[in-house]
Amino acid sequence: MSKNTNGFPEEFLWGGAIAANQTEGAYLKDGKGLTTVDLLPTGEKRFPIMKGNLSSFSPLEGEFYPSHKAIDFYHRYKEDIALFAEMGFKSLRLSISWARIFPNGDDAEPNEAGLRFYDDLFDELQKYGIEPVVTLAHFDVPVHLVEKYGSWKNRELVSLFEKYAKTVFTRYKDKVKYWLTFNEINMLLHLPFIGAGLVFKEGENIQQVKYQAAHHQLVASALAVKAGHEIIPDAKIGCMLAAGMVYPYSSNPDDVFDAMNKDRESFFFIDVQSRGEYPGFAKRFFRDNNIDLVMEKEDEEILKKHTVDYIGFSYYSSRVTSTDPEVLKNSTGGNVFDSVSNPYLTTSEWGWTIDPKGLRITANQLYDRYQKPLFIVENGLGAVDEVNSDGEVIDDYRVEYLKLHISEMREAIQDGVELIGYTSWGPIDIVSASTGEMKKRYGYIYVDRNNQGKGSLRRMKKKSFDWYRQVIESNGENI
Ligand code: BGP
Repeated sequence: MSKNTNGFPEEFLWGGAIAANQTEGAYLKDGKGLTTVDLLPTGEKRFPIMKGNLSSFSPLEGEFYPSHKAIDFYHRYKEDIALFAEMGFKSLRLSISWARIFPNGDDAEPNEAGLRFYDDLFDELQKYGIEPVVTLAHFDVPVHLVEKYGSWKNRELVSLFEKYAKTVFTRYKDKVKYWLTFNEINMLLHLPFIGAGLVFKEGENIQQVKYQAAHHQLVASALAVKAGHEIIPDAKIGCMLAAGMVYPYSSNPDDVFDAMNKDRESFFFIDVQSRGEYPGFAKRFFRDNNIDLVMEKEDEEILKKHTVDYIGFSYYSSRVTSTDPEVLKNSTGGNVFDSVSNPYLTTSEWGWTIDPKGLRITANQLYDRYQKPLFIVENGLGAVDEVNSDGEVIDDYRVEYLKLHISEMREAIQDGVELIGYTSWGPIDIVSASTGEMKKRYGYIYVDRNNQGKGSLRRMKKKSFDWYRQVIESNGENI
C-alpha cells in the first residue's frame, strides 16, 4: 500500500458507519418483515429483552419503538448521502436488513421491493464515488425465524442465512466489494437477543445455548465468505468484533490472567473466523463448563477453508478487571459492560471509558494476532448535543475525542499495523443501539428528533462537520 508522509495510505477509506435498524425506519414498508430490533422499546424494558427475556412477538401497545421510524433514512437517504459526499466520504458502512430481502427469513423468493431499495441506495453512493461497506447482519433477525426455529439456536438458520447472503451477493456483485458478515459477533455473549435473536426458556443451559448459536453463526459466516468469493471474485469479506482491551487492575498475576481470559472471550470468535479453527482455550472452557457443541462433520473443513480477508472492529473504550472483591465493589460499568473504573481515564456521559491509546494497543494486538488488514468500522463519542440560540451545535468535545483517536490510529500505522479504513460511528445522529434513545448522538449532522420520537427530522450540520471534511481532505494530516 502506498503511504503519504503522515502515514495514512493514499487509498485509506475514510467515512462513516450506520446500521439499517437504527437509521432506515419504514419498518414494515414495501414488504419488509418484522425484525428482533423492532421489538425493542426504549426505557427500562429494553435491557432485559436484549438479554433474552421477551414476552411477546409483536410490539406492545403503549410502548415506543424507535426503530419503527428511526431517522427515516429509507425516504431521505439521497439528502443524507449528499451531505456525506460533501464531507468527502470515501466509504459508507451500512447494513442490509435481512427482513427487507426475505421478510420471514425462510421465504422461497426474495422481496423485489427490498432488493430495489438497496440497488438505488448503492447507485446513489456510486454517483459520488463512495465505496459501500456492507454488513449482512447488524443486530436484526426476522422475527418469524425466532418464533418458528428459535433463531440461531437452530442449525436451520445456517442455510437460510447462506441463501440470503448468496441472494445479495448475486444482486449487488457489481456494486459492492467490501462486506462484513455479523456485526460485533461477540456481543452474542452479552446481549444475546440483539446479537442472535435468542430468547431463553426456563431451565435452559444458557452457556450451552449461546455457544451453540455462536457455532451456527461462525459456520454461516464461513459459508458466506465462501459464497462471496465465488460470486464476486474481487470481494473483500471481513468479520467484525466489538473490540477494546481489558486491562488488569493490578500486576497480581491473577488479575493479569483474568484480563487475558476476558479478552479471549472476544478473540474466540475472530480466532475461528480468521485462523479457521477453535482455539485450545475455548475447548478447555467448553469442557470446564459442560458445554457440548453439536457440529456437523463438514464444519471443521468449512471453518478452515473460508477465513476472512480482513478484520473489522468497533472501538469505543477499554475496560478494567480485577479478582479482588474489594476492588470489584468499585465497578462502574457503562451501560453494556461491567468495568472497574480506571483512575487514569475519564468516561462519557454513559459511563464508557475514553481511552484513545487503547485504540493503538487494540490495533497492535489484533494485528499481532491475525496479521490481516484491519478496518476500524466504528468509533465515536455518544454525547448529548444542545442546539444553541443561534441554531448551532458546537460539539468541540466530539472533535476532541475523534482527534485523539485518529492520532493514535496514525501511531498504530507507524507501528506497522495495516489499517485500510476508518468509518466513525453514526456520522448522522441515529437511534442508539443500547438505549434506543436519540439523545445519545454521534453525528456530524444533527437530526431534529427526540427520545419520544418527536421532531421535524430536519438535518443540520454541527461544528464537527467541517472539521471531519478537512480531516478527509488532508488524508488525516490536519486533525
Ligand atoms: C455498537 C453497535 C452499534 C452502535 C454502537 C454505539 O455496539 O454495533 O450498532 O449503536 O455500538 O452504541 P450505542 O448506540 O449504544 O451508543
